[in-house]
Amino acid sequence: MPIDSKQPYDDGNIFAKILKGDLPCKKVMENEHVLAFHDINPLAPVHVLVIPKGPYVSWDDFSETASDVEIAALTRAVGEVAKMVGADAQGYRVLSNVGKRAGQEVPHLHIHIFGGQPLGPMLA
Ligand code: D5M
Repeated sequence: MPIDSKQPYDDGNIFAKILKGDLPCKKVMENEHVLAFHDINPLAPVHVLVIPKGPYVSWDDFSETASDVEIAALTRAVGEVAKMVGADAQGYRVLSNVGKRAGQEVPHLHIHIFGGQPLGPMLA
């Protein structure tokens, strides 16, 4: 069920549980500010999610209220993870769904990295 990106942060969401260690994930990398793990329902041969450790619902509140350090860490992690999983060699897509109309399902900011195949038109 898509979520409203303006809702308050709910620390019972599934990615908050992964961050707390209450649920497992297939980890790709982790540092002080960021966790990256494989998507449970991959839509491409490479499908990794990169999330900030802070309590942000979506790109909306993250871009407005996160510190410059958190923003830099997430941005750098996306490039780093793309290289770690080999997606950089042939091109990859970076995407974040924000809110109901974009189909955001999990109310904790996540950046999708897709790769490993030709990715087709932008909104397909
Ligand atoms: O994408 C939410 C994404 O989160 C979707 O591609 C499935 C993925 N997901 C959901 N639960 C898990 C767990 N437990 N591990 C890994 N990946 C998960 P959205 O942009 O919100 O539509």
